[in-house]
Amino acid sequence: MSRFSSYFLMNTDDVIDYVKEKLTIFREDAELTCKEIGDGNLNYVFRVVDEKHGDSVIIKQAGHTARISDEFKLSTDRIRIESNVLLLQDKLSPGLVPTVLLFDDVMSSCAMEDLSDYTIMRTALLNHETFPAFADHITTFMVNNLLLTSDVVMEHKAKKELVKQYINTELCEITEDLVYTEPFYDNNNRNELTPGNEEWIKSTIYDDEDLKLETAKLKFSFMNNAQALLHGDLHTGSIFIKNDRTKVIDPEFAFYGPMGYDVGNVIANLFFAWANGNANENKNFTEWIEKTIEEVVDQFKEKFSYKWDQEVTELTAKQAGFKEWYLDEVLADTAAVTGLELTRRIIGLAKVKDISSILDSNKRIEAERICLTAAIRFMKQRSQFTEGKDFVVAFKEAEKMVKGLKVM
Ligand code: SR1
Ligand code: MG
Repeated sequence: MSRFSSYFLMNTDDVIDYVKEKLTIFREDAELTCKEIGDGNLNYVFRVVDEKHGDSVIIKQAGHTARISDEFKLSTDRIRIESNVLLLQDKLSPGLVPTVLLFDDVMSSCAMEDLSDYTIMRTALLNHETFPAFADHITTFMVNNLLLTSDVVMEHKAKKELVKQYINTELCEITEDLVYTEPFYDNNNRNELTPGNEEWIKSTIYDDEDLKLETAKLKFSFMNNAQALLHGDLHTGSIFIKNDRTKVIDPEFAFYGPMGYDVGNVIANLFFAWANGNANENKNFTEWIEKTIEEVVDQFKEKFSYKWDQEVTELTAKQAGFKEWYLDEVLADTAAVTGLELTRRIIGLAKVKDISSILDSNKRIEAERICLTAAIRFMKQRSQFTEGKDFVVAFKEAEKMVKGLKVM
C-alpha cells in the first residue's frame, strides 16, 4: 500500500519518495535532492531537483495551521482552490501562471512547474531592479481573470457554480480580520507598531472614527460583492518575475469578491517598493515605480474597456454608460484597497520586507507615515481616483506633508 494514502506533513525525504511514486517527469537514473524553500505565511514548499539531468519540480503542501502562527487553524482545502484556480487562470490568461502537474486531495499537496529561473518580485524590488513589461503582463492577467469570470461575460448560473466552488471560508476570514478590521482598532494583540510611531498611529488611525466608518463599509463590500474570481492575495510576494516574463503564483485566497481587491493589492505593494527606494535615496527606481503604477491603472482601464466590448454577453450591461459606471466602481474599490493594504502591512501582523528592512529608525518611521497618510486618502476619497496619475499625485502629496513641505 502507498505511504501516501493518508495525510501527513511531509519532510524532504518523504517528498523524494512522493515524487517518485506520483510523477513521471523524472528519468529512471535521476539523482533527486529536495529542499524546503517556502517563505510564505501558510504552506510548505519543496523543490525537488534531479542533480544528474537538471529536471526539477515544486511540491506544495498545506498544513492544518498557518506557518506564520499556530493561532490560524486552516482547512487544507486551500490547495484544491489554488490548484483549480491556477488551471483556470492558465486558460484565461495563458503563460502568466505556472503549469500545475498534479493535485492530490489526500496529501493536500500539488505539484507544479519549477520557476527557479525567476525571482520573487518583492526580492527583486528590494534590490531596486526594474521590469519594463510588468505593467503589461499584470494588467492582462487581472483583466482576463476578473472580467471573464464576472456576470458581465459568464452565463449567470455557471458563474454562481464557480462562486460555490470557491467559497473560501477560513482564508476570507483571515483577510476580513487582518486587512479590514484589526489595523483600525487598538483592542487586539496582533497589531505590531514600530517603536516611535505608536502615538502617531493612535491619533491618525485608531482615533479616526470617520475612517472606521469607511473601513466598515469596505469590509461589507468585500464580504458581499461576488463580482469576480479574485486571486485574493496579489502582492509582490505572489509574483515570480524576470526581465520579459511574469508568473503569478499562490492563489489560495481566491474567492468571488470585488475586482478592486486584486488591483489595489498590486498598487499598494508597488508603493511599498517606492517607500524602500525612497528611504535608500534611489530616484531612478522610485521614478520607475511611479511610472509603473500609472501604467498599471491606465492599462487596466484600457484593456478592461476593450475586452468588455469584445466579450460582454449580459444584455443590461450593454446599456450606454453602464461600462463607465462599472469601471468607476472598480477604480474606487482599487483606491480603497490600496489604502487598506498599505495600512495593514504597517500596523497589522503580516509585515512586508520593503518596510521592515529599513533599518534606520527615523527613515522607517517616515516611510510608514507617508504610506499611512496616503492610505487614509485612498480609503476616504476613493471615488476621486480615476486615472493612474491620481494615485501617484496623492502619494507624493502625502510624502510632502510628512516631510513638512507645502502641498501645491
Ligand atoms: C496568516 S496569513 C497572513 C497573510 O499572509 C498571506 O500572504 C496573506 O496576505 C495573509 O493576509
Ligand atoms: Mg501566499
